[in-house]
Amino acid sequence: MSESDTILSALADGVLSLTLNRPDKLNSFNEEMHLALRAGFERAHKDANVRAVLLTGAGRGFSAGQDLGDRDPRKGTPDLGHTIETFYNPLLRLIRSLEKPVICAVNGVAAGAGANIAFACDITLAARSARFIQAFAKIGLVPDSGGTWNLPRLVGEARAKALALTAEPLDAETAASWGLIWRAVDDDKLMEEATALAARLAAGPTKGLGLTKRAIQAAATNSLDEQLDLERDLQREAGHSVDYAEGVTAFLEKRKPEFKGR
Ligand code: T3D
Repeated sequence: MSESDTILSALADGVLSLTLNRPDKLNSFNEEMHLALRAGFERAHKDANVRAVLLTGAGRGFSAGQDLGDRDPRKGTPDLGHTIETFYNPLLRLIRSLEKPVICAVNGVAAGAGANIAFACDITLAARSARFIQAFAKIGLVPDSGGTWNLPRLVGEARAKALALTAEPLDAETAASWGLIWRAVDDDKLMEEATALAARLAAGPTKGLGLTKRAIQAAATNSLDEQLDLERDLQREAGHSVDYAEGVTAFLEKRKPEFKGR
């Protein structure tokens, strides 16, 4: 695990909380924060005690995307293909391939990669005061962190293009009504709700939840026939899990199930 204080990390009740922690820079990404966040998600992949992840930001913002202080053109032209390949793409792949729920609590402005990372999480809640900005258009860049893939799928091509080409801020209520996020909640209730949701999922049959995540993501590129075959295969796997046996036994014995994530 990385020792950097740019990511605050805590494990409680099976929930690994990862907090982006560069509040004076609106939690924009520098290399140190990238590496620390990656270490957090790698731990989530490997550590069986982690049953869900909760991602949020410290201070008044969620994340303003790339730290532009590290991109001063007067000091040279960076190879952004290299930085995407080295930092942003691995993070997106870690989030999407993690077969455990990833909850995102967007506590304030989410711009550029910050917005698209929030949209890549499994269940995203946002404070009512939060806004989402495809800031790339303001500086001549292209949406990254899966934005050009996720946006049209979540909101359709017309809205995706308008968001990406204008960089107009989108408020949390509208983001929820368009299906970009799960729910907008009162600012002072955000962390309470997000933490309770993450803890509830972490105590659930996380093996089955992980397979469900895999199936829903695969639907983006599968035909119906392929998806039906996948559902058969994943249901077979889920049917052999300890949690399935416990879930049905608890139902028959009229008691609360105790899921293990196996
Ligand atoms: O480069 C690559 O590797 C390719 C990948 C790119 C991915 C990307 O994310 S590109 C997009 C980069 N992000 C942006 O363009 C957003 C820039 N920020 C803003 O437009 C605004 O800050 C916000 C709309 C997000 C918030 O506005 P506001 O008025 O609430 O806050 P502010 O006053 O602008 O910012 C507060 C502080 O955070 C300020 O510092 P100061 O003046 O108090 O010392 C500001 O400079 C700093 N800050 C905000 N965003 C960034 C940042 N510092 C560095 N990088 C930032 N992205």
